[in-house]
Amino acid sequence: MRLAAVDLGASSGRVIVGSVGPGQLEIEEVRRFANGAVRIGHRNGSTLHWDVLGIYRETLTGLRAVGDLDGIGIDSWAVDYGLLDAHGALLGNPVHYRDSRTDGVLESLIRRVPARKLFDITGLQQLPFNTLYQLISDRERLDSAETMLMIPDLLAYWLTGRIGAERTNASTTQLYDVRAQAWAIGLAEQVGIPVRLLPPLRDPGERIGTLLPDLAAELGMPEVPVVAVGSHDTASAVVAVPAESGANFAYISSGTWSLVGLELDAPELSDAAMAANFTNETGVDGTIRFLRNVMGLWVLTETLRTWDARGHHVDLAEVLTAAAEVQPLRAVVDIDAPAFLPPGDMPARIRAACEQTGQRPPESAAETVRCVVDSLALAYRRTVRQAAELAGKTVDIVHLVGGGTRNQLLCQLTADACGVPVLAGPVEAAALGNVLVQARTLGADLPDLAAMRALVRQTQPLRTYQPSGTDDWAAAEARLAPGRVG
Ligand code: ADP
Ligand code: LRH
Repeated sequence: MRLAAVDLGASSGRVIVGSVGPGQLEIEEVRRFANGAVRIGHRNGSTLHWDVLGIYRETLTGLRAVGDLDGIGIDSWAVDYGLLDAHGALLGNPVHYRDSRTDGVLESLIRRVPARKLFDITGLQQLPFNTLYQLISDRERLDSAETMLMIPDLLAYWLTGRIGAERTNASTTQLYDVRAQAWAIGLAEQVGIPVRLLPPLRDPGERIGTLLPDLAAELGMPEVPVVAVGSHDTASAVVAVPAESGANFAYISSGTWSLVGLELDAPELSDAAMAANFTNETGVDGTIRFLRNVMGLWVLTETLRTWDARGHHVDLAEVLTAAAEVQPLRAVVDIDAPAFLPPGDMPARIRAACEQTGQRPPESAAETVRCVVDSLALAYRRTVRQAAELAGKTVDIVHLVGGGTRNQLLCQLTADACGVPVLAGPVEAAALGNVLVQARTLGADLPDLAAMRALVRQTQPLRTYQPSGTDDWAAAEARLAPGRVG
């Protein structure tokens, strides 16, 4: 069967066609388009938006180009949403999670609702842009809204006319009860979020509907089924982690963000997990993604963008080759520091962070990039270890998936830092996970995650990186110890 995966990352969106049969899983990229923040000025300053109509248009252009299809699935980055009015019309343009409208909202909410209670109900990490905090900062618009739809659910609504909230993405809102597996109605009421905004939940694997007749005609295709997949891109990416059954594995979904953690059967809601700011997101087939958001390749992309804006273009592949020759671990930063979250001058922020910890800041482009990649690998090491310790598990192998697998320096340093082999690939894990869940719904013999992962292992190019055990990662970590000032 031929299935279209619409996979919307924070850096790029893609429409990928997957062909699935017994022992067969092939993907072909039909369309890729840039995605990112659009800043719009207004009387009170400015707001970072997504170009959601552009994303929809590109999705349709991709679908038009695919030819015969048996199904469509949509996944995207988490936490962001569109609001619909009582007629189903979009109210305003969705806001980007990196917008500053949520500054201080978390801090003021936890004075009313204890952070422990929030974690106990939702199992979610505290990130300033969780949907809950965005909705609170959006309060004025909520009165005119009837429904909140997460980005993939919004696109699915435009394709099918059906309203619903797919569970894996709903679980990233901080309004979802991780144990009851239902909207956290009591919490919504307590914080003043109108409960009518929260649509009925749907499971990954459910059929959402079929393409609206007019749209199908416009696209020149039949009324193809649209299937709910793990609509959170990280949920879909973890479906396609090519782990062996029974293996003790950690995963790193490495793209704009790096999502680093373990797959568990039940949420881990201990005080220690909360203190380490781990999250328990809902995965496909009732699994839990116990992970932490590491700031990710965003810092590298934004570094290159800063240089570009100054008229100094640096090619990613060339600078990574040069960075591989730079002295390892000469300077490292805490890549998860809040300073690296908003768009802006990353090289300056990196220099400041090095100075604050008494390290000589990187000077050349290659040194700066090496500092970012070393710091990412160091954060991977810290997070894999913490995850294993918090969940009482052993990690024998790290699976690295997503665009970051194209960065060979990062893959090797991850193996070195974590001290276990890294199996890198597939690159398009989220699209593959999307295709696999659709395939099962539409009749493929893929009964469980183990079968899906076995098919990925058999069919996708993967590369192993062995740890070299040469560099001193513990000493580098010590340089970042709290309170250490140069
Ligand atoms: P997202 O899904 O968040 O948009 P991706 O999984 O597509 O992100 O990963 C994008 C990242 O992959 C880029 O930021 C870049 O750092 C990395 N990447 C992509 N291609 C290459 C390449 N040829 N060499 C090194 N890194 C690459
Ligand atoms: C990765 C991702 C991640 C979320 C972030 C907002 O694309 O979905 O899992 O935390 O975007």
